[in-house]
This record gives sequence, C-alpha cells and structure tokens, in this order.
Amino acid sequence: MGSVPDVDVLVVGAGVTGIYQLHRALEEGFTARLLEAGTGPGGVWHWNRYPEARLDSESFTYGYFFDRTLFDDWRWSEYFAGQPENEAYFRYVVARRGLDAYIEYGARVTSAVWDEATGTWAVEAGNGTRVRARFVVSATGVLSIPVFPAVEGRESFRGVAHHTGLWPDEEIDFTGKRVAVVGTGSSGVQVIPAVADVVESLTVYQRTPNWVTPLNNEPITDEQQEQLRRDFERIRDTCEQGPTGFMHLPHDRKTFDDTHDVRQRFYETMWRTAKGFSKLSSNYLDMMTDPRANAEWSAFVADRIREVVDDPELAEKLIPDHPFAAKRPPFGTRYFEAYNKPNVELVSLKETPMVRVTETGIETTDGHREFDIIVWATGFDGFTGALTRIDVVGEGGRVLRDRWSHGVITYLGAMVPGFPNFFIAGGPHMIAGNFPRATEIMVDYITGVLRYARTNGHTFVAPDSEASAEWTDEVHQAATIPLMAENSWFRGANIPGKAREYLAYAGSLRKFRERMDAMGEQGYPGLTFGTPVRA
Ligand code: NA7
Repeated sequence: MGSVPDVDVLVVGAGVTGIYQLHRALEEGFTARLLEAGTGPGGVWHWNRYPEARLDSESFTYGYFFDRTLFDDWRWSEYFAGQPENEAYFRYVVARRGLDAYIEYGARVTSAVWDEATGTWAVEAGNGTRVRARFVVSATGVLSIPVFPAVEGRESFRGVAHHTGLWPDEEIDFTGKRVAVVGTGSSGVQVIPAVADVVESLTVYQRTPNWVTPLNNEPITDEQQEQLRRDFERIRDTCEQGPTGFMHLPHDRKTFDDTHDVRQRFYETMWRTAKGFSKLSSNYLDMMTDPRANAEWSAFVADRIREVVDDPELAEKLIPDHPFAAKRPPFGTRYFEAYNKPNVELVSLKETPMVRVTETGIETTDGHREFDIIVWATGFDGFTGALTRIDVVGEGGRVLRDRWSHGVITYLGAMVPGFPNFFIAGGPHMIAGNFPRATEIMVDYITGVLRYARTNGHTFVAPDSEASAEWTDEVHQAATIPLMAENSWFRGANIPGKAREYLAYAGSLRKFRERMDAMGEQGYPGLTFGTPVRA
C-alpha cells in the first residue's frame, strides 16, 4: 500500500446502507470501492437465511426510493417479503446500477488505521485485500454480529447447530427432527411456527416472553402493485415526513379520549388488520408514553394470547411482564398457535435455567433433553458490535473500541472525535425507525460532507469534541423514554460487560432528516475541515 490513496471513498459493507452509499459516492464523481465480508450483497438479508426470515417493515417502504425506475421495475410479492426475495432485491439493485464492479465480496475488514502524515486510512481485510482511502464509510449494520450464550459445552454439541444470524446457504431439513430453538425475539418468533409442523419435537427455550402481535402479512395483488406504482411519491413522502420512516399514519387520539368500548374495538382492529409496526406507529398517541395507556393495550394483547393458547398455564408463561414495545416487539404469523401442537414444548429459562450444552442436547435445571438440531436465535451485539470488532485506529493510535469502552460518543451518529475522515452510516446513535429510511439520512449527510470538502479543497474532516459531547448528551436526554426496558439490546444489556446506555437516537425521524438536510446550508457546523500536513 503506497501513501497515495487508491480511492476517495471506501465503503465497508454491502447491506442496504452500503449499497446506497456506494451509489451516492460514485454518482458524485468520487472514486469508490466497497469491501463486503459475505459472498453477495444484502447484509442482514444475506446472513439471516433461517426458515421464514422475513421483513416486518412493509417491503415497498424498505426498498430504495432514490431511483423511481428501480421501484417501478421491481415486484414485491408480499407486504412483508421473505429473505430470498429481499436478497434478490439487493442483487437486482446492484446489477441495475452496475455496482458489482466496485464491490469485493469475501473481504471482511479487520483493521483501519489512520495515517496522520498523509491523511488517509489504511484498510485491511481478512482475505489480504489492502486499500488506502481518503475517506472510509462504515456501513456495517447494527445487527451484524451474532452472539451465542456463554453456556458451558456449546461447541461440544454433535448435532446440527446454527445461529439465525449466521445461517448456512444450504437446506437444513427439519423433517422428523428433534429441534431446540433458544431465544424468542423476532428471529425465534419467525422460526418457531415455520418448523413446528414438520419436526418430530420442538423445544423452545424462552428467557423473556415477548409481546408478539400478528404481522398480518398478505400477498400483493397485481392491482395493488399497480396502485403502489401510482402511489410512489405519496409512499416516499409519507415515509420521509413521518416520525418513524413508515407509511403508517399516526392516530389522532389518546387512549382515554375514547370510551372503553371504542378502545376495545380499536384494539381489535389493530390486532386483526393493522400491519407490522403500525401496532406502534398508528396506535393511540400515548401508548408509548403513558403507562396506563400501555397497560391497557398490553392487557388486550395478553387476553388474545390467553384466547389462542389452549393450556392456561402455558399462556401465562408466554405473557410478558414488561410494557408493550419496551423491548423491540416481534411481529409473528401463527406464533402462539404453534404452542397448541402436542409436539411443541416451552422451557422457561427463568424457572429452569440452562446448565450446559452436551454432545447430544441441552441440560436445564429440570433435566436433559436430546436434540438433532439447535437453533440459536439469541440475538446480536447491537449497534456497536461490528465496529468494535474491527481495529479502527485513529489519531494518536487510539482504538475505537477503547474510545467507546465506557460509553459511546459520536457526532450525529456519523463521526467520532479523534477519528477524522471516518464516517458511520448506521451505527450507534442513529435515529430509530424503519432502517433504510433512517440510514439514507446518514448517507445523504455523509455524501454532502464529502462534496463540501471537495468543493472547498479540504481533504480532512473531523468532528469537534464539544459538538460531539453535546450531541451525545442529546442522545441520552432523548433516551429517557419512560417505557424502555432496562434489559433490551437497545441498551447493550445482552452483552456482558458492555456499557449500559441507550444506543439509538430516540427522536423524530422527520425532524432529524430536516436537521441533517439543513447542515449543508450552514457549512456543516460541528465539523472542522482542513488539509493534513503532507497530504
Ligand atoms: P433479539 O431480539 O435480541 O432476541 C434474542 C433472544 O434470545 C431473546 O429472546 C433473548 O432473551 C434470547 N437470549 C439472548 N441471550 C440468551 C441466553 N444467554 N440464554 C437464553 N436466551 C437468550 O434477536 P433476534 O435475532 O430475535 O432479533 C434481532 C432483530 O432482528 C430484531 O429486533 C429485528 O430488528 C430483526 P432476552 O430477551 O434477552 O431475555
């Protein structure tokens, strides 16, 4: 690697964010490359290939809006498309925009080292690829590092065992098998009903029950497809101008504005027809802020669980004791129904904790069960995991994981003080909401900064310490959402030793977009531009 940059912009990760960033950088006339660990594009939709892995953002609000023809020429088969279709969508976008020539697959970035003398980053990947870049944009995702429980003997199991987030690209046949699923977050909730019909037995190991409400998925008919095409602008604008990046319209009333009967009818509609996240975004306005309002909706959902699950004792074990959406709520299809099958068993790890994994199965305090397949649906090192696993070495040899060891600091979620020319497009402190709508704000902002630097002859940009401290403070202030559970991965609670702090920015997506869009006109406040000594 010489000291002259090979490219202006190196993007890390070919998920929904990195693909868009690569496109924007090239469109602006920068030289750009992208390094991706996987063998194809799609990010989470490349890695999470488990049975029934599926979107719970409406497909057509998850795809890209930057090119109308991409929208028009793609046909989503369902409101919430499954993994193969999502992965195919990203292959389609990459092919249509001719991006493959700029992407190297099988290149997992292991280190990025800032060279102060030349003002460039020396980036290395595990396959030996080395790139010197003026700017690096990390698009490594917030749920890309799968985590396994630290339970004794996990690797001694001699059957088939996979994490949902690291699922192999081959058919795993569940037919007639004794299967364990550990974890009941969004992934476990999708796998469980998907395999329950064909297995010999299914044992679900549940630590925390979740408020699972119906996804209410449906096929998209030809007529609806035509309507979607006609509605492109409306869909785009509603997503961009709404508070969460979805096209669901907010309700106009608070819970107790309505009578008991009206509320119950409204909840009934929410349960039966409201799609995906609209159970949050179109619910009563105070559902996430007034504990009484939340308790009433939660009680309604608890009654539905009692209605569906035949065994009353089992139903109680499946009902959470945290408020609705205090943990990221999964949306399911016939999830609770699966527990009525005679071959499906629930093991509550709160009552009978896991002791060890053996060569043949899993032992809990109530005994040992034998399995052919173990599915670890145990989540991810969210928000920071991907970045703290790369040796990102900034000014003065400071390593990013050390910088964040007592708490994350960023500027707008986009940069970190002490790490010049290094951008994060979707990581800690990013705005919460429909993921692609949230990260496109970051990509547009980052692209704007790069353009501004070029226009003004700068090759160096770094966030100011004071602005970063203020922003980080704002993230913490916004995180005082009354109902957010302490044991959520949004707070880093699933990773032993990780600093406990809310890792997303809990503001309004619309307001954040307006604020980020206005930064260019203001000359990008909070950033210092310049030229490194010998660049
Ligand atoms: P999640 O939502 O983090 O769920 C992980 C599940 O695994 C959850 O039920 C955890 O229980 C459970 N878990 C985690 N560690 C353990 C141990 N050590 N023992 C037993 N059970 C454990 O991950 P998902 O993959 O389901 O979903 C991630 C995101 O993907 C989701 O939010 C969507 O954005 C899509 P816990 O609740 O921590 O007690």
